[in-house]
Amino acid sequence: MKKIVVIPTYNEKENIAAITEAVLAVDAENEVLIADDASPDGTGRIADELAAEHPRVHVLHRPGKAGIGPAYRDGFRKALALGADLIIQMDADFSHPVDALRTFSELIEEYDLVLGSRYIDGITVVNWPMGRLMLSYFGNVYAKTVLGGMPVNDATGGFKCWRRDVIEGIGLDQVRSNGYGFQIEMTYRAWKLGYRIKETPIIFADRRLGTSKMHLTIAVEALAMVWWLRLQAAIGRIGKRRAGQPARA
Ligand SMILES: Nc1nc2c(ncn2[C@@H]2O[C@H](COP(=O)(O)OP(=O)(O)O)[C@@H](O)[C@H]2O)c(=O)[nH]1
Ligand SMILES: [Mg+2]
Repeated sequence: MKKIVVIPTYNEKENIAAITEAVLAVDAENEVLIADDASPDGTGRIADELAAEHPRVHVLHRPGKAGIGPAYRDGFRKALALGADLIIQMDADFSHPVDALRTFSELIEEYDLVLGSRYIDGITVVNWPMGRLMLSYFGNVYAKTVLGGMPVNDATGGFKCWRRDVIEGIGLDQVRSNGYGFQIEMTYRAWKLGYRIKETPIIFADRRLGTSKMHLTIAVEALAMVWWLRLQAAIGRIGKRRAGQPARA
């Protein structure tokens, strides 16, 4: 099984080397693909050095900051082209526990998509300001409600493990959102296509180094995006299985 961990980066010079080494160390099969949006702080240069040092590290340089949606779309395309069987998405800032990658590897044998969840075992978020936590928590309640009871408690999280055929089945060219909406959109499309989704609890800790790129417009985009998704599903544009695609339980 070829596993590629895709890490989007924008100004993560304090984190990128340590997170890459940690991901490589947790499993000898892990490969890392860093998708950097021309970070002004030189993250892309550090990524190139890591790739020169480790054959299991790859780098995708994008021309400029465009949000995580485009970075992940390009990163996923490259991971598919590199022959990944499993594609994992993970933040660079150590908010996602590296050890959970082992749990992902076990669960993905039975499921098509595994989600690291902050809101399935109570609320397992450490050190986030209360306002940020409320926005995230109630944003998820809202998304779940608007999206017809999608059975996922943490749809905005960015720590996930995909089987390659799910990403191929969704079709990245269909996917529109740029920020947190991207996380919701991908999971919603997978659910509507009938793929098997499993949430597993993670403890999410706020970053210690570097700064968050989250801002209000990203949250507002996501709030609007869920209505667009619901409309697309209502007119049959989401959830249709394309010819040749196997049905899933
Ligand atoms: N390539 C790329 N990565 C981004 C962009 N915005 C955020 N990231 C990365 O996405 C991950 C999550 O971003 P972060 O700022 O920590 O968001 P937060 O955890 O929600 O506060 C980190 O690895 C960031 O470096 C972007 O525009 N382009
Ligand atoms: Mg973060």
